[in-house]
Amino acid sequence: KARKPSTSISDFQKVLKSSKNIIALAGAGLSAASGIPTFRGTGGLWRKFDVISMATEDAFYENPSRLWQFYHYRREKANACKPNLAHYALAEFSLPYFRSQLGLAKDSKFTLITQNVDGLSKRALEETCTPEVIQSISEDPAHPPMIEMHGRVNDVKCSSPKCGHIEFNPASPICPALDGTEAFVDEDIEKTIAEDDLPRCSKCKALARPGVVWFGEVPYDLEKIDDLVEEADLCIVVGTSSTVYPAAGYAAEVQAHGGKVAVFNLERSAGDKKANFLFLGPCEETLPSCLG
Ligand code: BJW
Ligand code: ZN
Repeated sequence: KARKPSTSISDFQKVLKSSKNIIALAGAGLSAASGIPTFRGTGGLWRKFDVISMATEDAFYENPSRLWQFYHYRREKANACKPNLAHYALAEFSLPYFRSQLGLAKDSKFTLITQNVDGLSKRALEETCTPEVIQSISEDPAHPPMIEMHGRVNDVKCSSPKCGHIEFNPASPICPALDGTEAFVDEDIEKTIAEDDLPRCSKCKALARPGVVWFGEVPYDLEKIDDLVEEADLCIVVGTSSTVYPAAGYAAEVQAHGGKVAVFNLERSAGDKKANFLFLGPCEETLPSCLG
């Protein structure tokens, strides 16, 4: 019979210190304290639209003007927000010398697998160490410091399957027609932008789309993630409702081969009854105290 998850920080730290292959799986709750709205529950609306219903290819082709206004708003927000203490705790933990100071094995591995598209985890890492250190911890392709499995709001992808060109483009605004539309948040104002005036592919000039993963699309780096999940002896689940697959299945996979799971969430979330550890509360407080 399943036991209740432990809430003991010292027992968690014992497991942490004896773990060699650690993954963290993050969701929108990681960035909540930075001011980025989550998807489900309060904050799940943009203008009058349910944000989940906007995360599909159909919604994009039905109304690319509206979808681009939504993503322009999300880009402006992400780029104006700052990483919080939970991002920094994970960034420090991705440094081998930090882990060895905590008492983990010298050859311990850690990868943050984030579902977030806001780029805040990457910014936290860049603020935590030098480019040389990032390069050295990124050398082993099987154990990168982080994987952004649902893409990035600052990436732009060609919508033509023949081209598919992706590039990083954090320009604000990304095109003149979107300028200022981020201010229309609550009201029912809608600007209709012609397709020609929306972002276009820099290679083939076809309509471009945000470089994020919508429902029905295949997330990035799945093979690498599967290998990491398979070898993980500890999975730290942070700020995700655990309702979107394949990410929602990783914790159970880690437990199925004998690994441990620790859930950090403001509230109860799917599957957390089976976790070995459960730390309820804001992750910007609980993560630094458990990983520090
Ligand atoms: C705090 C906090 C604080 C707040 N501290 N906590 C039936 C069964 C199984 C699967 C499917 C099915 N039907 C369809 C599917 C597949 C589908 C799916 O899972 N659907 C479900 C809804 C059932 N999945 C897909 O389509 C995926 N692709 C796929 O499956 O490809 C096929 C394939 C896979 C594998 C192998 C082979 C083939 C793609 C999913 C793409 C999801 N895209 C989005 C949008 C990204 C772009 C954008 O941002 O606009 O990704 S949807 C949205 O949900 C976003 C998120 O990354 C994702 C997860 O949400 P998340 O992060 O968990 O956020 P919330 O809001 O749900 O939760 C926040 C949590 O934080 C809450 O728990 C709070 O309590 C907590 N919190 N503040 C700690 N301070
Ligand atoms: Zn193109």
